[in-house]
Amino acid sequence: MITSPAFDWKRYAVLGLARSGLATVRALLASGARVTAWDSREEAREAALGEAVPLRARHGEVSLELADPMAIDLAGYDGIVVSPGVPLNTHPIAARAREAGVPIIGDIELFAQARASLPAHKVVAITGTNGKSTTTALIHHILETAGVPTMMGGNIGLPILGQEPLPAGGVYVLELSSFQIDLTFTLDADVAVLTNITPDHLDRYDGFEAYAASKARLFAMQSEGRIAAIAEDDLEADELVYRIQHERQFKLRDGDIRQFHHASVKGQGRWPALQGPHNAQNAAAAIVVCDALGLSAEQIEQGLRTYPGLPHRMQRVAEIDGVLYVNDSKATNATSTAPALGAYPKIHWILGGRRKTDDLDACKPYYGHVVAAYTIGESAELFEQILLEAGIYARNLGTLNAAVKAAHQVARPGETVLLSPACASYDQFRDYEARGDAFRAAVAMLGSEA
Ligand code: UMA
Ligand code: ADP
Repeated sequence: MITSPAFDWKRYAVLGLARSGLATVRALLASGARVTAWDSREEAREAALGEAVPLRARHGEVSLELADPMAIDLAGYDGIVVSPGVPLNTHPIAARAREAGVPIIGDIELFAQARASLPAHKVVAITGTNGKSTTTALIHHILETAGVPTMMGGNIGLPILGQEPLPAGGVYVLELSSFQIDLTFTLDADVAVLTNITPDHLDRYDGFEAYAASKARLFAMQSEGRIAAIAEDDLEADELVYRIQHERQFKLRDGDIRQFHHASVKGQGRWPALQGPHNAQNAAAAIVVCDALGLSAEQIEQGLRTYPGLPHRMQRVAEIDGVLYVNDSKATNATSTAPALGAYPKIHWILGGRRKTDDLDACKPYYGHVVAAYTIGESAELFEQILLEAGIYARNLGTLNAAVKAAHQVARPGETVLLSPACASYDQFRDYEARGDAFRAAVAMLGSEA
């Protein structure tokens, strides 16, 4: 875990006790801070109390109490550490903290404050609407393959404060959502990356401008000489470049802003887990970053070639009778499904679930790749209709199992069965991971039946 003398004797309230909140409580207590923790869920509060038990034995007495920060006097607190999943645009804690003059921060800000006591290191911070996890995991893999001490954390599902500190010369690769950036104020990333920006999370922001401004803050926090790596094929991202140029006009050097473009990528055919135009963009980002960190072209190529991919993102799960089965369950909107359709020439497309939009317009450019479509979940009927009208052979199968079986019967060698739902999973599954696991299990059954 990452600890720091900077937190010794300080007093923090921690609101939200899921993955990031629990890791925060543990790290603060182990650093000697006094912690008041809270979550609206009782089992989460119980889990926080459990965090203190092993620490008490190891570090002597620790100071942990449970209390709702809305119900206590906040005077004397050094900060309120809020989880990214707490909607600050509607939660009353924001106004209460402002009145009390106590800063609201997140675990990434605590990491930023702990950096001074860590062995010499670099930080790469990745944000963007789509492709964050892939770009993060890819950069981490290339560094690891090249023998550089590295770890990844943040929105990728690994709370940063729960990770072991790196030895000198290490590189922390952080995936940051805009929610996390909103709670961060002093993270001076050596390299900050923007993969792209399209409208998202509009329930948490006052319009697209505000969402884009949140991402821009990652770059505003960088000091002189730090590198900003920004997508070139995105109008909104281009606008961000102008903004950074303006803000940093007195301290920009040549090469501080490095733009990358998916079309500039050569050799994608050699990287099995990085197919599709979207992965060309992710690879382009990773190449720029690793080059900025001083890796050679050979080291970068080796990492790209051996990158294993992340579960549920265009993950090749099986090849049965010459048919490839691909799990892209993480594609929860039409914009993120479109590039997956672009990646294969003959697709049996399984889609549907809780839809984000009433159309599939973002996918239209790739309809020519679809041999047949199998619709499932709440949007099965609507999407079947839309695709039939577009001249695509489509069938409403209702469930994922039925869709996998039907696709298996029809698909021919050389074709691909792709789960890329363009919808959230909550109508039929706990989350996108459970949906992807169900796909993998259904495909495994085919293998044993075949
Ligand atoms: N809570 C309250 N009161 C409230 C609201 C929430 O007590 O009024 C509690 C909830 O009961 C919950 C906690 O606050 O226990 C919120 O936890 P969380 O949702 O922040 O969950 P974590 O497990 O800490 O996960 C967070 C990130 N979650 C979100 O941003 C929603 C994870 O990103 C991240 O991987 C993790 O920290 C570790 O850094 C996930 C995510 O879905 C993957 N991110 C969004 C995305 O990618 O689209 C942004
Ligand atoms: P994030 O972490 O930003 O959600 P992921 O790397 O997990 O992004 O990818 C999520 C989904 O988005 C993938 O299944 C893929 O279909 C799509 N995707 C990945 N990279 C990009 C990109 N650069 N541009 C557009 N869509 C992408």
